[in-house]
Amino acid sequence: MKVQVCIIGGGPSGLLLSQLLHLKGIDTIVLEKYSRDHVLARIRAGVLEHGFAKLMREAECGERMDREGEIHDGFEIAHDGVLDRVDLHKYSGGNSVLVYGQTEITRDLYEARDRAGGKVVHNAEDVTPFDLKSDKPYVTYRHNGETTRVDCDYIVGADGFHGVSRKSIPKDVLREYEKVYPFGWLGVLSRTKPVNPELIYVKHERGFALCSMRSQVLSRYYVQVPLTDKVEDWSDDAFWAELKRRLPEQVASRLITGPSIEKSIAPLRSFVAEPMSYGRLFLAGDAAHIVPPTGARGLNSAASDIYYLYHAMLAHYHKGDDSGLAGYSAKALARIWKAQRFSWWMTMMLHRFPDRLEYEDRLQQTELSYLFSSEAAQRMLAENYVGLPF
Ligand code: RFL
Ligand code: PHB
Repeated sequence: MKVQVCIIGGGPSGLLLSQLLHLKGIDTIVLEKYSRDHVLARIRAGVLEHGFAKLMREAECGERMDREGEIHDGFEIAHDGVLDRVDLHKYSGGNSVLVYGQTEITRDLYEARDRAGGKVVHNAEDVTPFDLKSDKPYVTYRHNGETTRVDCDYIVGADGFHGVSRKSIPKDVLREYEKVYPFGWLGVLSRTKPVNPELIYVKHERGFALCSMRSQVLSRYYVQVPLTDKVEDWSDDAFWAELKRRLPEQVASRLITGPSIEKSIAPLRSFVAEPMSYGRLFLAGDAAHIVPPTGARGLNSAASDIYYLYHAMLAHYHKGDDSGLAGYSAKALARIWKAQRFSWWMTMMLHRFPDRLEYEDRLQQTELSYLFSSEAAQRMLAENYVGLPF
């Protein structure tokens, strides 16, 4: 089989690029390791920046997102017995974020690819890229016991943190930067009305908590847990009791609880791989970088990679201009590091760190009191949270 661009990974990054390229007449195949049901059962991002939403519209996939997504102009931070609001709209020059789940984004993209007759292979086993440094790279995969070879001009590695693409770049070329945090987030999805119209990030002496949502009838809550905790150890009752302990009294008293429909623990990690390209392979999204979810940046950072890669490929195919592809890694990384800094900062400000000096606890407290006493600091938070331009 021959296509112009072979995309490894059928998550939001791979599907969005495939759809955008298709609309410009560029032929792709998407190779996804798991079934569609498996991909759609993952509960991940909930907050989208306006740049991501714009790209979804450009991909002609924004209709349901615009109909069902909720525009949020701000969020709250509960700390030291007070509830302070971050006014995103005011401090970002009129911007906002969209609350619309990654699951729905992925579903919308799959449906668009289906409507266009796009090639998306699920349960693709042993996907392996070859000859990355040549001008005739190819990928092989196994499906239903049969091996297929895909010849292509370019390979895009959009296969997430555990994928095969990044690992196919030689070790002496790839530089990896990593910080692993000593805790995870236990998340629960429940068919209940959200406790607050806006998100509440909570800094508490028992640990961080987050009240989020997917819609007015679907809530998403998280509590910080030690890495040693297992999801099986957390009954629904234990989760709700712990969440209530961390919420300010006036919020806890109006929390509506219900059975969990999904419950999982996500470890927190910051990670960047440099460079993001090697020969004819280009990495995008979680395949190249991970952030802790505190700043809601992960999927949003994938969006800027896709934007740069999409435009670089258009310049190559439509104008014979390869400068965008040559400069992709440097351009993408410049924005990625800013998202890394912001996610790290939000994480350090809001979590409980075991074994920390009392001195550092006081600095953490001061970070928050400074934030809410300074318009400049709130402007910094707001411009990063709604998404830096790309
Ligand atoms: P994905 O979504 O991991 O998709 C990669 C796909 O590649 C497949 N794959 C392979 N396919 C073929 N061959 C192989 N060898 C393969 N290995 C893997 C996988 O099955 C998968 O389908 O990466 P992508 O597309 O780059 O998307 C990134 C986002 O998923 C991620 O950044 C966000 O979910 C992060 N994130 C958030 N981001 C935001 O912008 N806003 C948020 O509010 C937000 N909340 C979150 C989050 C992530 C979380 N978790 C669980 C880590 C909340 C949480 C709890
Ligand atoms: C979510 O709703 O899953 C969510 C929202 C905001 C974050 C992280 C996760 O910062």
